Amino acid sequence: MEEALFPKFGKVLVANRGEIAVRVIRALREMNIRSVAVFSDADRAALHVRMADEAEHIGPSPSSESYLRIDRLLEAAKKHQAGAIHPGYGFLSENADFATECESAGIVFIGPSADSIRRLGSKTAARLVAKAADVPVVPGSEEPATNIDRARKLARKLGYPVLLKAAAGGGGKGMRRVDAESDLESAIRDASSEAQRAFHNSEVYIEKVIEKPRHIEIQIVGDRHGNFVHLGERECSLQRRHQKIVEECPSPLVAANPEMRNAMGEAALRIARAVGYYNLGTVEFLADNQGHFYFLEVNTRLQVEHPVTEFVTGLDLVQLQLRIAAGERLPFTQPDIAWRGSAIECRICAEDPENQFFPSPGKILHLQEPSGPGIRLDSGVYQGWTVPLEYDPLLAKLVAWGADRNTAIQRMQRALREYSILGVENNLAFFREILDDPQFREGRLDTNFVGEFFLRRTPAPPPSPDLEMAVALVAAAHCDAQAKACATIGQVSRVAQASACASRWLIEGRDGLQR
Ligand code: MV4
Repeated sequence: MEEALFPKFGKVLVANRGEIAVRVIRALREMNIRSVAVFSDADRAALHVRMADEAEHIGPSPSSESYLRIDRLLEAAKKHQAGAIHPGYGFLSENADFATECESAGIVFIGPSADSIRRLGSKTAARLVAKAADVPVVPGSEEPATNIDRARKLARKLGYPVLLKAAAGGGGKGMRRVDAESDLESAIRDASSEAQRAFHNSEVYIEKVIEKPRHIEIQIVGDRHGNFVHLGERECSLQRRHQKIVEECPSPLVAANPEMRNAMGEAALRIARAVGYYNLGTVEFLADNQGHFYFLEVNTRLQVEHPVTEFVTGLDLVQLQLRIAAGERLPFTQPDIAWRGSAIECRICAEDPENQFFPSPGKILHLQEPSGPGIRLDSGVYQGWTVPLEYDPLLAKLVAWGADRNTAIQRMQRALREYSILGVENNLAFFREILDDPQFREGRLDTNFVGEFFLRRTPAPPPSPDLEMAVALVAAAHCDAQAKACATIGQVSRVAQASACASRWLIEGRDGLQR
């Protein structure tokens, strides 16, 4: 029946890995569309490969030789006769050339047009679009800060501190705060060369600093017939080094100022209309406590945190993406959208919060996954699999829904306690602490929260040497039964193997990883 309704793509290639590849494969299966996974050397036995209908090897472990290779992805798509490619997030998802090359090869890119990606990819161009659409932007200028006299004049007018941002940047890369005029000239020089190295574009521009802002983003969706709807906000203020840690809907700020949802939603849609946007997108804003909000940037992809919006709206955003890409109209209008209850997501990673969140790849010796009322786990791993060191350390996303924020948090806490991962360091215990924090419970969130949390928290006592030895022995034995026995000792996942890998992580660094 579904086949008759949705015959457009016989097969879809998923140009990604991990939990998001699994998420897309699940949507495809529900729609009776065959899935084609791709994998690198390190991912031969990965969960997404096991779950797909077909799979194709695309190269060695480094993503530059596999998941980022447009030629190999298109070759795989042709070989498997895929009519469309879903890029997931990260990797090639916001690469306009990839979108163009897909279309030239007669393969549908499941995302916005290459033109939209290009126009919104430049932060200064996007600022101009926002301004023209009457959307508030942070005070500043789009002109490149190359002329030092003009830069000085502008910064003086805005008032220090100011922020230098790379025009081609995004996600916090290449940002520099300047507190005084005496630092401006050298800061511009440093920021420009950093931007040149990172983005092959040295252009930087100036904004006034918004102190302790909230990061609130609006999910938008458009079809190829000019219809647009916003799906509300996600509060993403809990970040560390521009990596989100917790996301939720409603935003506690929006819950306290309900008119903000529609105001920000309408502003986001004015930007979407201005560029003829279609498929899913996210418009990011900074917000202060007075209810002011300022446009930041647009993400032209499916986002990691999309399940939060799925929980409260009851929609399947990946299915929606597929239908829009196939030319279907949005099956709803703005008044049809309702937000029910409260959802919260924790990004479960193989990393060590007690050691600057250092990635901790290695074999998952034991895995006990949570479930039950209001719980959704989007995982990309299984017991016995080895988490590779080459990619982002995200293992899974744990999402909780409840009738209100407190219920959602209680469910999350319960699920975090059910969850057990042994063999790799992980941030489960860290989330238990964050969710118990009084300031978090009160919803007083801003982008400094995680840093301040670390300053006020009393660090967990280090595990006793005996316990560490016991766990290391179990790890060395690589025996599931023993690992299970050790799980009863407590939530200790420190193993010899993990620390042995740390040096390689140190050498290779985390930069250039997926997100
Ligand atoms: C800002 C800002 C304060 N003032 N712009 C960081 C990521 C990039 N998308 C923009 N970012 C910021 N831009 C002005 N004018 C503070 C940040 C920022 C931030 C924003 C969202 C979430 C977390 C953040 C952490 C540090 C800084």
